[in-house]
Amino acid sequence: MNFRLTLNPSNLLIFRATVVLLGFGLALAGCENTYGYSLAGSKWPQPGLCGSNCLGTPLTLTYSFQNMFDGGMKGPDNVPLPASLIRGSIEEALGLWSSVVPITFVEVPDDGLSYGSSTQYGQIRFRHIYINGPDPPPPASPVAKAQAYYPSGDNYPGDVEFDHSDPWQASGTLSTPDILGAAIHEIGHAIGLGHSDIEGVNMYWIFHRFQGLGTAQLFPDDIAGIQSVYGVGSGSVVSLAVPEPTAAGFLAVCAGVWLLRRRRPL
Ligand SMILES: [Ca+2]
Ligand SMILES: [Ca+2]
Ligand SMILES: [Zn+2]
Repeated sequence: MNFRLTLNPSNLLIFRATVVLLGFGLALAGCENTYGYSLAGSKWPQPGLCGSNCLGTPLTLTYSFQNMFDGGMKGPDNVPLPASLIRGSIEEALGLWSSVVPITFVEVPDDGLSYGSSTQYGQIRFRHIYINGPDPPPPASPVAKAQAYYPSGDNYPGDVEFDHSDPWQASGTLSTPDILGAAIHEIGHAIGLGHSDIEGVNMYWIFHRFQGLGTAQLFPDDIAGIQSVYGVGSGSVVSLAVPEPTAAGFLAVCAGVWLLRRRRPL
């Protein structure tokens, strides 16, 4: 059978419109967002030449520790976690986010007081509090280990809270997480991310567990999410902690002492 498609001018117009719409639909399908991240809907202002929201422009956020090193964060054995583990975890978490967006986190002193009487604290303030008490033991899912406030405004916004009713440890498990994984997740909220649909990434509602300092990473979904808020770039972490003496520094001191001894008249 010989089939011929004939279109009168008005049908031709509809046909063309259909083809255009079909093409547009296919293009959309081709560009479909395969990420699972969501946004908080608020962000820290990013002022620049373009105005108050210039993606890619460097910005600085201050952070402080309200009570994190007072022994209130404990391990499963009820022994307080070392301050070095707590500080190291939080600074590693800040460092990961600042490696993909142009945010520099600068530590400022914290007077440790509650809002109302406190006069000295950072924009992102870390503390441990009672959130919901101890979560039920496995195999139950975690309920609340930590929480954070989305950006915007002063005081509570941007703050990160860990539940001191739950045990914490360096190498995380589902029931006894690491501060590192929790900090990455909560800082993500504090700078403007919601939860991701993708299991296993840092912004999934059950945050990723890592196995100690130096083992953490951001996943492509976390990076795409935060870069959609602040643009691509990198910042740094400026800590108030006194750096440990390095091996090179120690050797330099030894060499200096040796030289002095050599010069001393016998
Ligand atoms: Ca809890
Ligand atoms: Ca705050
Ligand atoms: Zn969350």
